[in-house]
Amino acid sequence: MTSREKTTASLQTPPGRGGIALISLVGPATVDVLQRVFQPRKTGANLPTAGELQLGFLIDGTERLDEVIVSLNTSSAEINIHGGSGIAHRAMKLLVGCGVEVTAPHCAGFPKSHPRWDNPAVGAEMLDALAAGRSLKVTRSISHQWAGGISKLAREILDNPSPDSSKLLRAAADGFATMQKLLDPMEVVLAGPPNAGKSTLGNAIVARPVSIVHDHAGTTRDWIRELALIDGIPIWCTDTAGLWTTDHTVDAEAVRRAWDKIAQADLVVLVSPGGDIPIELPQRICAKKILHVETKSDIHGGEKSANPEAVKVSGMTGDGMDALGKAILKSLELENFEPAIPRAFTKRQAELLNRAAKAIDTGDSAKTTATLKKLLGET
Ligand SMILES: Nc1nc2c(ncn2[C@@H]2O[C@H](COP(=O)(O)OP(=O)(O)OP(=O)(O)O)[C@@H](O)[C@H]2O)c(=O)[nH]1
Ligand SMILES: [Mg+2]
Repeated sequence: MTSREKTTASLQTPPGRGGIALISLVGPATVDVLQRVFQPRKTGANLPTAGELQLGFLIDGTERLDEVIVSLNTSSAEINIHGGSGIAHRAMKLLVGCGVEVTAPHCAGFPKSHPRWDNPAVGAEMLDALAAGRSLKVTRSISHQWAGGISKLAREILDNPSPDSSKLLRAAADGFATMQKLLDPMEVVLAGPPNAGKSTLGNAIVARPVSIVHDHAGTTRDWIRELALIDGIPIWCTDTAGLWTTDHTVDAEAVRRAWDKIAQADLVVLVSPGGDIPIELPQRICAKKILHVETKSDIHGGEKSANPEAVKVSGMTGDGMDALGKAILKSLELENFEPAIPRAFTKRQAELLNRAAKAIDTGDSAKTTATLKKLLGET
């Protein structure tokens, strides 16, 4: 048997506790192996045909290891077992006993030539990227690219190129910049003087009481980073220690760490109660994008604001949180995100879309066709 002909199994789901886990089995011995380890629940039933799911048991000789659901295509299968490392370990051991080699998770679960994909390259990338999607909006935007989005656009241009085609391809390629911000969320850091209401605001943004809130100035020392969803857009929100000058070793270290986080931020939300902010803070942060926010609007709301541009919020009552969310997304250029448009979600897609656009502009139809087919994985 050459290495190309090996049959391999991989645990596609992360090890650990869980309701279900998924094993993918790929290679020429798939059917033989399944016949040994899978017993359909219905007496006398055969293995499932392509596109069918079948309930049954994972068996080791006469012992039933688990109740499973199996799908099968000519040379690959998915075995849905119950979660938990115990069952997953037994199931993989069983497959190894059948001569199957264990590998790292198969790329996208199936070989790229799997008959399920009519555009195999985008399909495979989709399954990889979906694992990184942190919100429904993000996963919708990724999965849209397979049946619609960039795949549909490429197909339409292959069938019927128009003068607008290169513009549409470039717009889809440019969308990759936005997609990167969603797959690797932006870092938003809450900074400001002690007791300004940063932790209260951070808790309101992430919708969980992750930071301790107290009227003692200097409550937060270690920074706290949590994922927040603002209108379905994931961002990292970091609450930091108040910025002040102190000789106390631990407090000084907390302030130093806060400055570290500020240096790494994509956006600094500069928090002050009622706009009362030490003048040097914005100057020290000047290399960064800053969003000025005045907190405690429930008690300072009536006062004249030091900064008319600042967003007024109360982390305590929730007033102004919608406006703050919109302002954060606007600062990160992520406002009005529309999931269902053609948008590259991998570097490969963006490069091929741009290459196809260039080929159209130079009138090279053979290169246009070859590039778009490559995008879809059809060459
Ligand atoms: N009325 C009112 N009080 C608030 C608001 N936000 C915070 N506070 C109060 O202000 C005090 C300080 O709040 P924190 O959120 O801990 O402030 P902080 O900026 O994180 O403080 P340090 O971690 O010490 O730098 C607490 O007593 C809060 O209850 C608000 O929007 N309205
Ligand atoms: Mg705090």
